Amino acid sequence: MQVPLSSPEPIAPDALLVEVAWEVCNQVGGIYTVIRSKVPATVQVWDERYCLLGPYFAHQAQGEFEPYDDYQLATLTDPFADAVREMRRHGYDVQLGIWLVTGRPRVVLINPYQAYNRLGQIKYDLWHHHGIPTPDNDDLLHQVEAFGYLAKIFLQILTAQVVPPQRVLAHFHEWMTGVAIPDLRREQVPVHLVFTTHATLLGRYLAMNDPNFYDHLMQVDWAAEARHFNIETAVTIERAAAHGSHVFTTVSELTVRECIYLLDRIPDAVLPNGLNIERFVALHEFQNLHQQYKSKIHEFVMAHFFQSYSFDLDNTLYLFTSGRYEYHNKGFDLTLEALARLNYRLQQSGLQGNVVMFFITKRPFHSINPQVLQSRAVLDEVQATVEAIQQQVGERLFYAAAASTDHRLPDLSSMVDDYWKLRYRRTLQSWKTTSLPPVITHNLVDDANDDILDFVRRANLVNNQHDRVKIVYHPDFVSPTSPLFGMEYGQFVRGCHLGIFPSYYEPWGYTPLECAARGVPAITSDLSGFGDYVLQNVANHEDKGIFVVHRQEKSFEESAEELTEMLWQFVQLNRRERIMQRNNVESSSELFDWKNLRVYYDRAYALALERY
Ligand code: U2F
Ligand code: UDP
Ligand code: G6P
Repeated sequence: MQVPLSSPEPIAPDALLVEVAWEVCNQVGGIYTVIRSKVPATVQVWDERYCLLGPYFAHQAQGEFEPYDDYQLATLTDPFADAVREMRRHGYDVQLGIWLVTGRPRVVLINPYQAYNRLGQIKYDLWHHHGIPTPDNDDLLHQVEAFGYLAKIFLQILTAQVVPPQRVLAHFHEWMTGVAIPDLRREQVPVHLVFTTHATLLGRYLAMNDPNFYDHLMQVDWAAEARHFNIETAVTIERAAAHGSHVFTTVSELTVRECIYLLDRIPDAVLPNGLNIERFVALHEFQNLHQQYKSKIHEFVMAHFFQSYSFDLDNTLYLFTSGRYEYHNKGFDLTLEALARLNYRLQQSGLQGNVVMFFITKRPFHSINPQVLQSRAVLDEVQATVEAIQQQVGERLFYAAAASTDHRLPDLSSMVDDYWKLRYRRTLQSWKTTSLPPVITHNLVDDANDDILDFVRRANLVNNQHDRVKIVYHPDFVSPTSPLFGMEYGQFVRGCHLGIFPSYYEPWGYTPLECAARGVPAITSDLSGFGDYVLQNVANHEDKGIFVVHRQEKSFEESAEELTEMLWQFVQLNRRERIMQRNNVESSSELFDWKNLRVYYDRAYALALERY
């Protein structure tokens, strides 16, 4: 792979870098992962010259932001602290502190609501100067525009403080912060502007609604479509930021095409996404973790399925997909089709073993299905009973062994009190059922119109005992507080065998990359930025456990067959081969370490410093 080597020299030692994002200390989607995971590599080079800027939302900031108190702020001697003090002198509510994540970067957070009394003027100016219209009743747009106005003031003050030849670079992510760009240009604030779009807004909407999105991309009338989807404000902001920046970038070649046709500007650079890869010193360490978390998934599977029927867990593979609920864009439709075909092939083949497929996504629900919860609770009771029996037999056997004259193993059953025998039997009796294990773990608000449920009902992929592919649809993200899994998402990933992400629309797509970083093989597609990057830059990627389904210029049928074949090959691997594949995928993940990918950002910054 031709990953450029990271440069050891400091970049532009006379420049300060402010990175601006809506998701600083505020997790919403994938951009949070970009910003947060990049911090250690960025701080390594920019150090004290680096600062993040984002909106202050008390509830979100509470958990991850530590503000400097007035005394600390007064004693700091750097341009960011100077600018914050100066803003405060003008009466603004602005905080400087530390983001409590690896790398501990400096962060400035500004409360957008303080500018609400000026919204009328801000909106008028956006319209008057830049043709950006804003409706009256959209609170997110109000927050965004108020924050943009305040971010501009911060940069104005910061640039006024710095002494030439020191310069300021400001890197904005997404339209939500990019709204500050047009005015920074109009008012000729001396700041070098980089804007990154992680997806075009119109692209996302069109892909969701047009099955031939890629064929129609070149003919889209952006203004008409923006009106059609009622996203005119955000789209005009995105265009203004793209055109106003000195350097315009995006995250993958796929999004480059969207930028050209939907934003009318060719990006100056592609900045691929990485992760902060932390590898264990000993290779077997992550393999042990797989085993450990797989056991936790076994517990879930026993509770969910064994109430109805059992199967050999040691010969069961855990497959999963995860992400926002975009049935078509995230390729859930293709995944289900391939699973149905895999189920048929497995049934016909005489091959041993089962597959359990998890869909981890987010849908509105009322509650966890009480039957599922109850089953889990009863299994816990079974476990407690077994442990009590174990202890009783253990103690009695020990005495019997010490007192033994014939050295024979006594009848263990006679060592269990009738109380426990009865309790054992009654608990199992109350647990076992003849109904099928449910596909979905929760009661959805709209159960009747759910695409996943619709598919499994039509395909009769409903966890029949004879089905070799079982489905668990968990319409909530996995979390340690969930009574069903009780683990971190990352631990769940480690416990699985394969991640499946054959997206139709995916500007980058972190989920397969996160699998690789944890030593879990993954399937992606050539319509995801990550998959496209792998195809172009990673030789022999299949040997490294990264598989790419071809969806560009392929019919649904062709892609479904290719994915089925991939799954079919995977289920035929034996344990030894899976362990080797996990070793390979884990060792290749270093290619995506920010230490290697940061250089793309550095180049964009160098270009912006030249361009102003
Ligand atoms: C892209 O992922 P995103 O994090 O942008 O994807 P989402 O979490 O779905 O956010 C979609 C957009 O929603 C908007 C904003 C986001 O970019 O325009 N938005 C909003 O309307 N309100 C909010 O409070 C916050 C956001 C991309 F799709 C992935 O493939 C990439 O992996 C990722 C990182 O590059 O960026
Ligand atoms: N994710 C999570 N918990 C879950 C499932 C997913 O935190 O139970 C995270 C996952 O780690 C990833 C993000 O959701 O970082 C999805 O990002 P991706 O780039 O794949 O898609 P996006 O949502 O940005 O379009
Ligand atoms: C890891 C563990 C091994 C275990 C294996 C199971 O490699 O270190 O002890 O046998 O996982 O692999 P599997 O792919 O069958 O879950």
